Amino acid sequence: MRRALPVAITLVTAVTLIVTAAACNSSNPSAPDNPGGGDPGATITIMANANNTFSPANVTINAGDTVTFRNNGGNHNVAADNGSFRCANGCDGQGGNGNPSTASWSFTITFGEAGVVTYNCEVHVGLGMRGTITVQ
Ligand SMILES: [Cu+2]
Repeated sequence: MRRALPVAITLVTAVTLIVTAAACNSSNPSAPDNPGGGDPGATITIMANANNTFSPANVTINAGDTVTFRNNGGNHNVAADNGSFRCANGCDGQGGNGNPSTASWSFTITFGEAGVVTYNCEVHVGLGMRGTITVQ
C-alpha cells in the first residue's frame, strides 16, 4: 500500500498535464488572428472602385468562406490569374458573362481549399488593379 501512493500522485499529475494541454489546443482554432474570416462560412465583400482599385485588395479567409465582389463604379471585371474564374455579370462557363462591364454587378465565389489566388481586372491590371485572396 505504501508504494501505491507515489504512483497515484504521478498519474494525477499526468492526467492534469494532458487536460491542460488539450484545453490549450482546443482554444487555438478560435484565436483572433484571422482578420479576414473568423466564423466558418463567413462572407466578405471586395469592391471594384471608380479609382481602379479593389478594396480590400488583399484578404485572408478560411477554407469554406465566401467572397462577394461588387462593382462600385467603373468598367471592371475580376479574373483569377490561375484561370479558375472570370466574372463580372456572372462568371464565364457558369451561365454568366465575365467581360468587363460598367453595370453594378456582383457575384459570389466560395473558396473551398487552402491556397493563394491572385486576381485582376483585365481593363486596369496595367494600373495595378489586382489583389490576392489567401485561403487558409
Ligand atoms: Cu477595372
